[in-house]
Amino acid sequence: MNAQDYINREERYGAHNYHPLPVVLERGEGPFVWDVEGKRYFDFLSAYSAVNQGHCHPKIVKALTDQAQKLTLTSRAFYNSVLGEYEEYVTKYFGYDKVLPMNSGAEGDETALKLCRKWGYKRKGIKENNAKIICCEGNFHGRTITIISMSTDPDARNDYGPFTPGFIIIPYNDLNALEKALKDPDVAGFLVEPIQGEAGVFVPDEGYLKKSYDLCRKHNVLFIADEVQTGIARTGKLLACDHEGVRPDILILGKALSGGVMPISAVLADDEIMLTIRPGEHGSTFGGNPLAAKVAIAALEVIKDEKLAENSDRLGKIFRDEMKSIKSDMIELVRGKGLLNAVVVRPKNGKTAWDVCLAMKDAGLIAKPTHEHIIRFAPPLVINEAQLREAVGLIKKAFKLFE
Ligand code: IF1
Repeated sequence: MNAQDYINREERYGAHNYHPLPVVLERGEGPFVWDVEGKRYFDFLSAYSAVNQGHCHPKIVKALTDQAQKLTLTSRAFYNSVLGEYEEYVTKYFGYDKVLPMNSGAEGDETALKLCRKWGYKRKGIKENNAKIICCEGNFHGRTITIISMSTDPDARNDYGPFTPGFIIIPYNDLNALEKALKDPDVAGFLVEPIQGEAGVFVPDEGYLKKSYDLCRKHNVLFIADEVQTGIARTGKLLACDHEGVRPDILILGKALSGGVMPISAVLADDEIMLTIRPGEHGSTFGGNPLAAKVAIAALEVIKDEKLAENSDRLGKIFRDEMKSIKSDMIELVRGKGLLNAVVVRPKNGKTAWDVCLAMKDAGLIAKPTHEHIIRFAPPLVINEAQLREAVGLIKKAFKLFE
């Protein structure tokens, strides 16, 4: 079979809910992936920041395979020997009293929304069914019906109504709008991405997170950080909130919490919030399974042992400088933090970001546009400086084709 055969088979038997770049991947290692024809690529999407530790990291894969031979799943109907070890490890790692383990990032966000509402009724005294949660235009928190009820992206929400009520949508990076919305006494929480990933790597103004947090404190509203994409060292600190010294009341993690080997998400909070959910009031068959517990410990150890946040911070600065040095009238803007970056592409002679991505693929680097004209560049954080500079050379080569 050649690449087209693989593509045709997916077209015939798979739902058409994605439009992938025409490349068929077969193997991954570190910052690289290989296609079915043996061609090597730099992976500059990292599965949307799920493989921060690099593809198939040996330590994480070993944790997976070792545990897989012992016990993979008990459900939470019973205790097991591994979950408590993980719960202690991850809560001490991020500095919270407790963790509620889930699987996908969307489940993490849904859990945080439920926790916030529960706290709103039980601790803040909001009247039953009146709790509101503030979120931002351009947000992306997952694909469930409640989560897309917060979305302002037509593609994410069209023809999926009726929607879940109880959300107040304000502009991102707008403290006046937040302060105004916080005047509503029924507001229980403010859910925000420290950097908006899907919207095109929108980095808010310096101080936005801290001032938002302080405003929430002032109005007895929970500050909920969705760090599913920005967390786990991606932006040059362990958490993107760390750049401003903000400690979210509820922290949502996912993606790289597993190093990309399986879906693992987590919601962290202190007892005053977390214990508002009592036994039987929330759960998941796979949430906190022994396999995920061991994998997540290994994935987090790799982040610290290999100083990936520091690497992300240092190489991110080099990457942005290099991108800004490219003389191309297709490059409108370069923005990002750590190794979460994006280039806003100005179409030229009918050529768009998609064409640039096809040219980069031919050159040996894969990335994908978001919202037509923005290319996100997010390599695994294990990439070294020599590899990054080689990758930058391939990006420059691709843009040169459009001069
Ligand atoms: C897709 C991008 C989209 C996320 C944040 C929660 C979730 C995500 C901040 C949900 C997931 C993924 C989903 C994937 C594409 C990718 C993505 F921003 F990363 F590029 F869509 F916006 N919070 N992001 O970014 O986590 O349930 O997927 O595990 O759905 O197309 P999930």
